[in-house]
Amino acid sequence: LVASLEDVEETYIMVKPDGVQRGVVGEIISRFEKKGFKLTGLKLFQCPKELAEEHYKELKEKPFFPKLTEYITSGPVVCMAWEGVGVVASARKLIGVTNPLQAEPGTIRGDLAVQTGRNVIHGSDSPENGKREIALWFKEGEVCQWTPAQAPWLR
Ligand code: RTP
Ligand code: MG
Repeated sequence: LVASLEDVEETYIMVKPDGVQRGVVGEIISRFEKKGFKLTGLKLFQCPKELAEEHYKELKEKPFFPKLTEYITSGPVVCMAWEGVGVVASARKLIGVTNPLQAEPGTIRGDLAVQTGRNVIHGSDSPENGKREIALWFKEGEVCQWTPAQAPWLR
């Protein structure tokens, strides 16, 4: 059974500052590429405080909110938009649960991180938030819609 166009979703994925500092950007991108999702946006970016606060606004009342926005703005992040069938939930599986000590080996957090407050990567938690976050982090024209080549070397 082949999925139809309506099943195509988009998600916002971000390598957090610790992931950039530790040199795991390539490894993370590679996992999404190998899974079969399509990269539609990519940039290295120093996030201003206001944007970090807007991105995590649902967590504004949490005691860890100030530390969280401090963490996200502590150095450059890698912003990505990925597209594909079921990409939102699948990305969350590839990422693993919030606490890296509880994340399964084989997941990004399970393999690459130890602390909840330094868990290397973000992924949108719903298709709605995927759209919201891509619009928040990328300017008009920074996200590219493209069609993979149909294996022209076989023609
Ligand atoms: P994210 O949004 O970054 O993908 O992470 P998530 O969905 O797995 O977790 P969420 O509940 O949305 O929390 C956002 C980020 O806040 C930090 N956090 N610290 N108890 C704590 O100290 C605590 N809880 C959450 C983590 O960096 C988490 O990824
Ligand atoms: Mg979240």
